[in-house]
Amino acid sequence: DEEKRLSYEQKLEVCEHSVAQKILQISLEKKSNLIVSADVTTTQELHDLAEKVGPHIVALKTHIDIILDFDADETILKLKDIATKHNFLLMEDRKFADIGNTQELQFAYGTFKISNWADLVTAQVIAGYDSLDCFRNVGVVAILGMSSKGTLTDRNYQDEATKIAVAHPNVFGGVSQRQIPNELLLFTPGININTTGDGKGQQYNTPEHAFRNLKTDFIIVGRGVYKADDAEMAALHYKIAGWKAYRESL
Ligand code: 5IU
Repeated sequence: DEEKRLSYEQKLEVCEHSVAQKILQISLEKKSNLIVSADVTTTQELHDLAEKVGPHIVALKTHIDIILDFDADETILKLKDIATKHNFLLMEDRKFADIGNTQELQFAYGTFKISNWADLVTAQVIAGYDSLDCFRNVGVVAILGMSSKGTLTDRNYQDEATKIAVAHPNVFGGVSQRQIPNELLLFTPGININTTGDGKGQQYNTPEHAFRNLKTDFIIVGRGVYKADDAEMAALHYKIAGWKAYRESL
């Protein structure tokens, strides 16, 4: 059931969600399909990384709940400024996984008030179609399959999860290590050019694998960038590798 790989221009015709349109346009403008995962633990590190990699990315992926000194004004206002300056989106990798009512509260309330600032969020679809109704004004990237060793997202789970993702108007993309239907944008983490694992279950592939075999749209790189001696150079390197692999996969 392999589908033809569509270009970003073709995806613009197929993917109507406003966040899909935005990220595809940024991709074409910046010639980038790179998302950097900013798994750092202080506001300063988050801002420094965003400034360095900003010119090279389409989105910065956060785990906002690992920031030790999170402050709604300090952390978020500056991050939003940097995102505007360098033209990238904010993707909060919250992986919501509860019933709709609880997710609605986690999305809009509490310390992080994700609905106030995130352009896109990740969510499990484990709780079913209706649980995704609460994510208005944001794009949802559904978790269909995970990159880690021994994940329970087997073929049957992925097929059922994909049906929900395709059907739900709030969902415009999916995270997977497999090809997914063309009406969704595919986001692939577990990308590293220098290593195949982290000793904690993560499994890495190359950008070439992601674009050629999975026909991905966006690669997500964490430690390959933020742990590098020069994060800006590393981001540029992954950006160029990702764009080349995309072009060659067409
Ligand atoms: N992430 C994965 N695999 C997955 C999903 C999310 O690695 O299947 I869903 C997240 C976890 C981390 C980032 O925030 O992507 C990858 O970071 P590294 O490139 O440092 O492994």
